[in-house]
Amino acid sequence: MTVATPEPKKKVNRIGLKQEIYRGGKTTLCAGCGHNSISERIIDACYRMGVNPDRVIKLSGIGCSSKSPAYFLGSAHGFNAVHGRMPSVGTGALLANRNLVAIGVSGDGDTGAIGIGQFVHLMRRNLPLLYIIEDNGCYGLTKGQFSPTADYGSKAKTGVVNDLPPIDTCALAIELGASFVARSFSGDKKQLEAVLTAALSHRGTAMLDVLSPCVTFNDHEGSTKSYAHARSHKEALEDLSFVPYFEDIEIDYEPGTTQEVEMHDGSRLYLKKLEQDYNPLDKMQAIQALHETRSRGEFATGLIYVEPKKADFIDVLNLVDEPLATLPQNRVRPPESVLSEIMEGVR
Ligand SMILES: Cc1ncc(C[n+]2csc(CCOP(=O)(O)OP(=O)(O)O)c2C)c(N)n1
Ligand code: SF4
Ligand SMILES: [Mg+2]
Repeated sequence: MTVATPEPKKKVNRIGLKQEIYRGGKTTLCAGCGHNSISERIIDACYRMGVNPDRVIKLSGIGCSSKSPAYFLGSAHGFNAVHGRMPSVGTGALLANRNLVAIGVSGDGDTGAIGIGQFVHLMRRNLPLLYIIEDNGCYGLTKGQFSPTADYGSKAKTGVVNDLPPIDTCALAIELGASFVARSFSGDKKQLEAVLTAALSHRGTAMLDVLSPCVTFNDHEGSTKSYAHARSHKEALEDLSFVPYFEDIEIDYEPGTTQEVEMHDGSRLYLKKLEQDYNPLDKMQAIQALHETRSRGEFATGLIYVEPKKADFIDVLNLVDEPLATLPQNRVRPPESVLSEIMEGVR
């Protein structure tokens, strides 16, 4: 007699969803493209945090990176904006519906070149949005031209040497007022997932620059955005662990070696200090660390700067609690008498 073994129960997260719900369409990007690993980590982070995909809006501009929202959270809302214009679309969406969870994916070209003006104003407004730059130092979609994050002296596949200095999007974001700024590498699974989960619990703009090699146009010797270069030149500022508010985990640590940062929702970040005594709550130290590592030809990774309790754009505008999009007409439209009064006043 054969006894049927029961099907193993599929695991679900805290809102009862299986991990596959967080997947999207099959990727059309090149095999080995760093952007695909980032999509995987977004899926893991949203699953762990129990983000409801129905409440998510995925936003992007134009580029291989900007195509990637199609490959995660298939049931979420999505808006693929014009090149470099994702921030204004995101601002409109969040002001219309403050209950949305906004995840924006951009590229180093989409952000640093055509979209730099919109990026600047997004950072200073502290809109509650997770903004990910999938940074490969080139315009992958249009065949690998240097982008504004390409390092000085970096060599293109054609042999051309970049003779312009790069824009450091993290330093720029900190200077402009972003309240959560991190840098990671698509090949560093543990760090990237920790940073993404922390970013999802942050209220305000979380800006993540993720080094994401383009295997087709920028993964050769002489490139400073290749897998080999990233692996040998990344310098973690701290060893990061994230404990969401709904997980009852106690972390044991030696006093003086680990810093605890509490997020606005009660989640906790544990930052185990590595060789230097780094404090991501200190803006000046953050900018200095970016400059110092860059001058050594390295790039700092981890949580670079955080200001967990800064007022976000929704607070600053003092918006009503209910999303504007679902308020009834009589609450969004001034009555005839008020309009007449205004007209009287301008006669
Ligand atoms: C208004 C406009 N200008 C130029 C282009 C051409 N274009 C498409 S993608 C792209 C750059 C993409 O680079 P990046 O944002 O770094 O994305 P990647 O493909 O590297 O992921 C450019 C210049 C365009 N689509 N629209
Ligand atoms: S061209 Fe480069 S950036 Fe675009 S999908 Fe291929 S590897 Fe990725
Ligand atoms: Mg790019």
